[in-house]
Amino acid sequence: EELVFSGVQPTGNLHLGNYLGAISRFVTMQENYSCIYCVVDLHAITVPQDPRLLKDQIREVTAAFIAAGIDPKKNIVFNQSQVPQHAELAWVFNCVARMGWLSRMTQFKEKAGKDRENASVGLFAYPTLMAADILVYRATHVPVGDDQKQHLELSRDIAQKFNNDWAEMIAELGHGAEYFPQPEPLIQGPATRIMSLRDGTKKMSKSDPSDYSRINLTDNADTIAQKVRKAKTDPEPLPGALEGLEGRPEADNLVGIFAALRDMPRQSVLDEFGGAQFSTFKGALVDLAVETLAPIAGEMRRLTADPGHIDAILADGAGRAEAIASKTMNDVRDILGFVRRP
Ligand code: AQP
Repeated sequence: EELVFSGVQPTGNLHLGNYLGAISRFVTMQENYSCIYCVVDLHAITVPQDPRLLKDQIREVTAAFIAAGIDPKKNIVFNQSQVPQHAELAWVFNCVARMGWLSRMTQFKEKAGKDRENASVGLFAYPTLMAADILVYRATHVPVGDDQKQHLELSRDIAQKFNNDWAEMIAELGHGAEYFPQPEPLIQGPATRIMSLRDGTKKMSKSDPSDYSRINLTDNADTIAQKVRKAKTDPEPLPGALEGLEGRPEADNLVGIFAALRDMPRQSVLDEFGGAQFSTFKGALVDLAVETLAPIAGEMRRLTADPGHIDAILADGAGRAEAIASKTMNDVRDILGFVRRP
């Protein structure tokens, strides 16, 4: 059976990149797949978090999922720390993955920066937890942005090594040739990577210190207008063909955002706006962004006003998730040779 798993970290400042690159895809995917969408709070603490804010950030991501159109009855929506099997399987995978594999992860190098001695062990082991998130459900498909592709490949390597190392037990226990599937990335259209509004070579990110670098999902119309108006561009008008965007990362990004919001190819945007000045194009982009985001922001506000309701959704999802995950962990205990509670 085909099963989708994906997650978003509750690290604050959910932005247009998270929406176009992840959440809006999650909404589309629920039509064709069974889906599990997780607020990955265990991943969030790989870097410092304020415990007084974290609860609200978890509820905010949940609210964004639902406001964007994810149905928590049809799918499973929950937060990671409520289902202990994620952390348990991650430990097993820490013993499967090799130091060398993890040392090659570019996200760790970027996030740890120069002070690698002081990065948390959790930040280094982030990809083994991600592999556990996916494989504890034996999920087959993972929609992720471009930036997560390397981690997904590592999940595939872990699944394969686990299947090989315990092949005999896996067969003996009647699981066939392999226990874990090799999860496939779901490759996505034009919005794979939305860049910062201040620097077209950096991705739009929650942790960018400048709020002007991103459009937050909770920004109101005035703020969106201000941020787009101030977005970095170059003095040339928009080109008529895609080649004209080469070497112009900021122009390319704004065209890409417009295309993703309208769900059309970038060339169609240039057909419409080629030759136009940025002031004109930015006006149209503001209208389009507000039209898409205002209803989501409104619904998020309504939902977060009732934390009890959100917590009930998360608890219901956690219960359904754990029913699957505990079965996997019991299988894993048998495969590894642990004595387990009967
Ligand atoms: N700029 C982006 N363009 C397209 N997709 C993006 N995603 C993130 N940034 C962009 C996708 O959003 C999903 C959730 O991301 P995450 O919260 O798990 O972590 P992240 O990728 O680390 O997000 P940020 O915003 O960049 O956070 P910080 O600043 O904390 O690192 C993922 O599917 C991701 O691909």
